[in-house]
Amino acid sequence: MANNKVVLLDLWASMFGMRVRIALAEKGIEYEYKEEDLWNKSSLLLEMNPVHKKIPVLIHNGKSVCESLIAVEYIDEVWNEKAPLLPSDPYQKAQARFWADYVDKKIYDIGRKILYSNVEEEKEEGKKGFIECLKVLEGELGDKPYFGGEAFGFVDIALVTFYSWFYTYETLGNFSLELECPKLISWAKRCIEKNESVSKSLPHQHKIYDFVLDLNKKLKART
Ligand SMILES: N[C@@H](CCC(=O)N[C@@H](CS)C(=O)NCC(=O)O)C(=O)O
Ligand SMILES: *[C@@H]1O[C@H](CO)[C@@H](O)[C@H](O)[C@H]1NC(C)=O
Ligand SMILES: *[C@@H]1O[C@H](CO)[C@@H](O)[C@H](O)[C@H]1NC(C)=O
Ligand SMILES: *[C@@H]1O[C@H](CO)[C@@H](O)[C@H](O)[C@H]1NC(C)=O
Repeated sequence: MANNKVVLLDLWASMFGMRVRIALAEKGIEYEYKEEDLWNKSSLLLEMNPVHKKIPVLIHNGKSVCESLIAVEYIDEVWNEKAPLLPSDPYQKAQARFWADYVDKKIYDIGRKILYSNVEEEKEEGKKGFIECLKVLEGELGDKPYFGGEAFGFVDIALVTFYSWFYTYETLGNFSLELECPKLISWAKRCIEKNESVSKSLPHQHKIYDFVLDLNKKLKART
């Protein structure tokens, strides 16, 4: 496709940003990566995502697409010649959207309690809820290699980016996901080993851990 200028406003540690990076890599799209400082947001970010003021923002020929899953769908529709991410069948597509939405509505918010709460009961509640949700996802995966079946796709993209945060959830929450949901862990490892777009887009788990400890210090200093 000619005349395609693609810019991504992002933050390296963001599981939402990683989704867009995976989709761009899958499609082989060249783009300019701009790291944002969320404590000092750029005027470009404020201009491109005035509603939420959040990363990631995909900017395609000067026009912004906000919200990571919407950006992944957009990429899939615009660059539709290779590596389809969403199924074409309407029912299958609806299912894929349902599970990606489940990841967004549940995993992130519950997980935050484990990462940032100072109240023991709240942390415990977060831990229970987090593991429960991952077990639901593990049940949906079943014995399939990927959520959509034989090929890596939309739901895999939505969830696999959380894998880089698993070590942090486990360490701060004192649990083992390998013990709680072994099939889900095998799936994540499969996604990473089989797909270079995934492995290239996910930072090392320990880097995320340091990032969260640092963030917690900053948040404490603020209050
Ligand atoms: N639902 C959004 C979530 C994006 C999001 O939470 N971004 C965070 C970083 S991981 C952010 O930019 N936070 C800045 C803020 O809230 O001020 C998506 O999928 O893109
Ligand atoms: C905030 O970002 C601007 C550029 O976007 C930079 O000039 C300024 O020094 C930054 N301020 C702080 C406190 O980091
Ligand atoms: C990686 O994922 C894409 C879909 O996102 C798929 O088309 C491709 O075949 C996958 N690569 C491998 C090696 O599985
Ligand atoms: C962490 O979990 C283990 C096993 O469930 C338990 O024995 C240990 O006391 C826990 N540690 C903390 C700090 O809660």
